Amino acid sequence: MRFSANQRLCLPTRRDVLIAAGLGMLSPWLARGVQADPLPAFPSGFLWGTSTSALQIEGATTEDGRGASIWESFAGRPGAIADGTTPAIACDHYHRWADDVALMKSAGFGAYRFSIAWPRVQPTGRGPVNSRGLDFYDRLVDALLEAGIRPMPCLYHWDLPQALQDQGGWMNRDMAGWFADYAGIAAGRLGDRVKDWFALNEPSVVAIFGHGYGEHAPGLNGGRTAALAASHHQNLAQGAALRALRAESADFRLGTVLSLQPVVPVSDSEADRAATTRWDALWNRVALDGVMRGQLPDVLADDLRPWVKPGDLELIRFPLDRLGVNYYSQLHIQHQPGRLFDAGFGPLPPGPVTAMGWPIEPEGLGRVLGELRTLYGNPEVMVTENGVACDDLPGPDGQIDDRQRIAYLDGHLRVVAAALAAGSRVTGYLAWSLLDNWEWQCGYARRFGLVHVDYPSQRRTPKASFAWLKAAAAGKA
Ligand code: IFM
Repeated sequence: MRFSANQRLCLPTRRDVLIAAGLGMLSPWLARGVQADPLPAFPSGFLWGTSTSALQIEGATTEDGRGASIWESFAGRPGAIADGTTPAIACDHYHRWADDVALMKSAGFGAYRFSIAWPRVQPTGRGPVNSRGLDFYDRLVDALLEAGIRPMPCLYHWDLPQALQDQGGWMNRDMAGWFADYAGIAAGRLGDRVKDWFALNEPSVVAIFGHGYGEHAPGLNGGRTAALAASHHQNLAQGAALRALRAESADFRLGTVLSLQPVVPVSDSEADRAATTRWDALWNRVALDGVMRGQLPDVLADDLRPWVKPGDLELIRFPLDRLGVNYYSQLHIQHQPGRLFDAGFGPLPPGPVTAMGWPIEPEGLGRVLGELRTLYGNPEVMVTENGVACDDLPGPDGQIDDRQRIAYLDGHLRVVAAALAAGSRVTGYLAWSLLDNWEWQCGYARRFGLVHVDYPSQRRTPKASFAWLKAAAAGKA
């Protein structure tokens, strides 16, 4: 039987069907757990830790003057979120942050990437600053530093203030200036202690799923025009914000976070290969070539022309101190007339998949790191997200033996080690995610955490993978 692969949506996957058919366990690959030989040694100073994002964990969406974000509006649309939930409470991190920092400290992690919620800082996205919102990040940053953990905030992880969406959101070029203002406000308040900053998280996902397909907030089903406008305006906003941050301090280490997933055609046909080139341009290159080279992919040039003004490419190009790379899987692309750029996710090759239906392909991370090393001048890179959704049910003893997650992390870390041996400048690895959390259009139905969250009680239970990453960070895995 063939299943149409739905690599990014929260629809039943090949694996769900197997489970429904009583076939249970994911695959022998996942069941086998960690490899017998120890992980290779990582350089001293290599940063270990986890990542989260504000909307996915904080909750308290109406507290202390926070404005509404597009995701609350989107979650209110019938059918938009698979389990019908909202991020209103999530992991209640807004109140439990001290416990969560203590968890990270107990693992000896040296870094933490979180995101700052723009609607907490500027409830209407521009204009008045809500200092109570900034107070929260003040407390968090102080606690992290006290625990010996480097705070690495990201300024935008998808929770756009609804008030800005009402003015066009990422379809509006003025977003660049508004985002730069917000970046300056955040850095002005936290920059005496926070030295590592990321501008955006995964702009291509925002463009494609939020604006092209309407499967993420703001739910625009605007096809290629909207996807490319959103891409270009995010690129501009990123350039403007990075410059605003640089103006705050020459000492900041500045970066941005891209979802870089190698794109592979499902067949050798010319149509599938051409679709793959277009998808690669849209998913990877428009952001990567923009910031690294000040160039936009030729294959998108005609479509981008209406949005690109003189001087834009100079603003978009920025000498990053480090590039954040989020990697989950390769994208298997097929010519699909009528889909965005006549391309879409095709059938997956045989092999293990995660609870998201994503194939498990650590080698894809090697391809990304290899390309950055050989084609993009070997920038400093941090793996800012990598992880897996599994069905993590507590056993009779209450513990969660998520050896499939350990196998996933182990496999990808070996690829990072190989890239380092080949000369890549990878300086850290942050697993996605510290906690189970609100997985966007999937709601609470997918669990990525190294720490299990029992949502009704908000009890945190570290999974076996948490102890494993702690051991890896200590050079003992
Ligand atoms: O949960 C998301 C995160 O917000 C962005 N990167 C991918 C993760 C898993 O889907």
